[in-house]
Amino acid sequence: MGLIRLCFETHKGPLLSMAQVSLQGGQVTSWRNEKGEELLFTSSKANFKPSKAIRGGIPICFPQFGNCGSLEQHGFARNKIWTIEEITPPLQPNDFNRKGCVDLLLKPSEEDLKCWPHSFEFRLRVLLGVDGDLTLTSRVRNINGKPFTFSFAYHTYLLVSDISEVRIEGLETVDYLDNLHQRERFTEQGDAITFECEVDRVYLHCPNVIAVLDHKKQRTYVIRKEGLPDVVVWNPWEKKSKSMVHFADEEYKQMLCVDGAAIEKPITLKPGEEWTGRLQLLVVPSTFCDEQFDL
Ligand code: TA6
Repeated sequence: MGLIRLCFETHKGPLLSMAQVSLQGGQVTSWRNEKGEELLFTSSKANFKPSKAIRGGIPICFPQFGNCGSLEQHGFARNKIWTIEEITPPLQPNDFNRKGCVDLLLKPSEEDLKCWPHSFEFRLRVLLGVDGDLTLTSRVRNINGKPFTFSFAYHTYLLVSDISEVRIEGLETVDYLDNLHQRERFTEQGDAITFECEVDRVYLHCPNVIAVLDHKKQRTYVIRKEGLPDVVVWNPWEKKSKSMVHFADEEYKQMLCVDGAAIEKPITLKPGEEWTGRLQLLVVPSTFCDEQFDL
């Protein structure tokens, strides 16, 4: 079957930003700014073969985040081939005057229903805005006869110039579950999160706007989320990188995962109910960030 990639661009004057989505996993695999600079990390060892999770971009973790449930790590959605759905009526005002929008659909196969016996429709809209911002809107509808419960994450691999020169603002004093300490609960002490070793945490009930400052590139990723109370922060650092599949040993220096997620309190949908989880990514010059976002 091979991979089908969709490219769509928006024009802002002479400039061009671009996003690319793979039907494999319904996964954004590239997002570039108007200078053509890549903003998402994808491993040089990434495997694009069907039913393999692509190491990079924005994999969708559904219907399970992590490996605490009966399913494979991070669920099956990221290993599935999604279909393109004709552009449905706009979700938000002005949706249509923004070029660069695609709607994808995932429904469970007979095989999926054997391991997760719940009928659902998962609609994913990927929208590239005129400011080069990228918005992912997930809508999961229960078309099952009985309620079901799931957890979720946009497993966002941000491309950074040097992980030791990156800081996250907006998670100060927030509680987190530390996956490196049996999910023990701690409270974030620092005034900003910086990186000097492996980090694998789920921050709980977080503010809906956080920022990732890449000092060297003088750029800031502003992450806005809706319907996603939690934020996963992950960098495998040196040792873990060596044991990971589809990942080169030194690549931990150029990536940081900051995921909008719903993990601590899984979502339960009754028959006919629909859940929406939205993530908007915007890149601004760091100087702009301090003034605009009172983080
Ligand atoms: O997001 C954190 C995490 O759950 C880590 O524990 C690490 O396993 C990472 O996801 C990547 O998972 P993957 O299955 O893509 O190798």
